[in-house]
Amino acid sequence: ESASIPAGITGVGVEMFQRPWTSIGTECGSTLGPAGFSWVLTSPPQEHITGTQWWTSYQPVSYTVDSKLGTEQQFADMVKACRAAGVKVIADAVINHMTAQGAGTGFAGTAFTKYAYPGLYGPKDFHHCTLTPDGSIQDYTSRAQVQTCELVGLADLDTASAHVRTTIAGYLTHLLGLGVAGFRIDAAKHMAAEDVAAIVAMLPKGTPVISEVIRGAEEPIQPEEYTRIGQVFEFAYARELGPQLTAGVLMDPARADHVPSASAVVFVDNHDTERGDAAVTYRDGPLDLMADALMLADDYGTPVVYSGYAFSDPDAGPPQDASGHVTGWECAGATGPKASYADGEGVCAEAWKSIAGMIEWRDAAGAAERRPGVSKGAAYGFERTGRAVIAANPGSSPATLAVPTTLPAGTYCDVIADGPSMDGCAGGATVRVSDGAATFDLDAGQTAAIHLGATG
Ligand code: AAO
Repeated sequence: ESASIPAGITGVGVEMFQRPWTSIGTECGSTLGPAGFSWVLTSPPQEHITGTQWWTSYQPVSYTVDSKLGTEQQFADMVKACRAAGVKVIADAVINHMTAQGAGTGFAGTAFTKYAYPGLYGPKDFHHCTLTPDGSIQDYTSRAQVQTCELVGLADLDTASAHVRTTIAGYLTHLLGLGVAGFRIDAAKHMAAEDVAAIVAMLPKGTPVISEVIRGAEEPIQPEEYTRIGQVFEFAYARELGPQLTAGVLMDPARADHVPSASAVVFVDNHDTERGDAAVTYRDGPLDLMADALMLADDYGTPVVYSGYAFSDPDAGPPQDASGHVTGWECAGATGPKASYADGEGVCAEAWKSIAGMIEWRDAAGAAERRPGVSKGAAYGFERTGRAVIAANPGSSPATLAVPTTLPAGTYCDVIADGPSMDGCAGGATVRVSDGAATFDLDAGQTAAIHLGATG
């Protein structure tokens, strides 16, 4: 089967949740490009319902690229700035549904009712599910409910319809014309895989798509159904890694029930799971950084770092002006996780020097094999053969760990402490390799990482 895995997005990505286009455009040049990110996942760009909550983005009113995150011109300018910085833009495509509201006027002024959107869709273009009393999905073990009833009351497009498919493909083609490289397919589980495949087949061959199909135990619809279309987010990855960190017991990955590496986009948390069951989020400071570092050090999947804003109300949107436009923030001054954040404050993970250090580490590791790890107490580490070594201590007391390595003896720079490109270890944090082992002295909660390209 592996020969039939479609080409996907590669390199390290970052989800810039609810960030305005101007803010992402600036950061592509100032932060993302220099740090070595290959792609950025944006929030949905289409017109949406009004309201202050972040999730208005997920209720499309039209496919006009005019939203609280910016205008079409601003979107196009962002894509241009990012491409110039070597960063591809992946847009979040909300194509399973429209709104849940009975009637209203969208952010860009389009009047709509729940099953009628001017110039796009009328009542016949939607499923009108009678399998449940209110037409909403109640039972995820029922394929028919999941794919023909309404996700949390959102008008569910009939993606088997030729008109619906063509209309969606028209929207995605428009975004490609604005320069985007590919798409996250929101709520892909709620569309039959053949429908998603038919829509994607109307796009240029090789367009990267990442389907959001949350792996659920006992559910009939699994991510494997969608891997012939493109990549999928592998939710099992964070569910395995995160709890190890909070338990303070790191081990080699088992990866039972994971899609093949080439199909997997992996993450520590995302905008849903940081509000849901993610074990590790920005609130966990050093452990969050540790999780990102271990993910970036891994040889499985395409990693996407998550960067959102702090919140205590899970519905609360990012800071907005009186017109409802998100005001955004830039992260040039952020160097690492903070002990605490004010509500609405940007977490700025994309600017942490340790993340940039780990992207450099990952490039140095290349295709080198991940060797089995070693542990001592809570400390755990592993080598990417002959290229790079990482060690992490999720425990509550300091630990010294010797990780066997074939790296040449010498003094190496810790790219977690000091960031990338510290030739000569100008930052001062070093790790010694001698007698076939890298010896790490780790404080509680500390991660350290060395690679062949940064030596003292
Ligand atoms: C808002 C309000 C609602 C209101 C609605 C309509 O919050 O109260 O009814 O408006 O007025 C986002 C927000 C929603 C918001 C929506 C629309 O998250 O709160 O609703 O915008 O504005 C399912 C889908 C998955 C979806 C996820 C949220 O399968 O596709 O629900 N994610 C995407 C986006 C998300 C967005 C939408 C889709 C809609 O990322 O941000 O919603 O465009 C199980 C199932 C999953 C299911 C979850 C949640 O997961 O497997 O398929 O996701 O339940 O229902 C363990 C289990 C796992 C389980 C998980 C649950 O991990 O192993 O199986 O727990 O946490």
